[in-house]
Amino acid sequence: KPASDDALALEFVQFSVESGVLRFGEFKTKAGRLSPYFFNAGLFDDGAKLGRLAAFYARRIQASGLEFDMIFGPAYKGIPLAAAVAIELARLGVNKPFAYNRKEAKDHGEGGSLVGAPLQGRVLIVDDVMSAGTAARESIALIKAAGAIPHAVAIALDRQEMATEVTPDGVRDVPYSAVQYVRGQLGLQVCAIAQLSDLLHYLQQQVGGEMAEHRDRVQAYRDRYGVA
Ligand code: OMP
Repeated sequence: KPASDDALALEFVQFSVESGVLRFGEFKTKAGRLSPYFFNAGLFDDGAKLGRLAAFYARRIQASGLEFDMIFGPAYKGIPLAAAVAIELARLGVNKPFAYNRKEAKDHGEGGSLVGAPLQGRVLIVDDVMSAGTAARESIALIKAAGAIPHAVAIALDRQEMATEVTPDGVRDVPYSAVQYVRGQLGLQVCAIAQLSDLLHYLQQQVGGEMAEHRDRVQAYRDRYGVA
């Protein structure tokens, strides 16, 4: 990644820490891992923060040169994210159709589980975090089932940790990340505003014992679950 991209990533990590979205402590992830940090995008919880977040996504999407026909926000957390990103991109002159799903299909009224523009063409999925890849797999299946093309994923944070795989004996870790899998095996483009290595870089730049402790714990987590 060029240095200018790193600057955007570092600025984003700082914004996330200052907003209380990126926290340090002990958290259990969806994949059942005990993590020393957690990124809760739901805490971008006022208009100014959501607007700034959307601007980070839009800058990263535009810098990556992604081409796509529409935007999809997976329920629940992806819905406001994708909506905010669609608004910001339109403001920058890139106006794209936007859709999202319901978690429970509606059995009355307009029916179905999709809301917004018809799902068609090359779809850009906007989501919060990719850890083990479960959420991404669900979105991709949904887009394919609707006859559209899962083309790219934009996320705020790539945790750069081992993906999981469901086998007859249960769930096991695999030696590549969800982002690497989605890129390499599924052929989608993935852009992340920041990744775990940017968080470590940020923590290394901070002074003070507390931050050094966070850095050591995050590094230990990366040694245990991280990928190259
Ligand atoms: P995967 O589906 O395993 O890739 O995990 C991604 C999801 O985990 C996100 O959409 C969140 O629901 C949740 N998550 C976070 O929001 N922030 C984190 O720092 C870590 C997770 C997580 O559980 O792994």
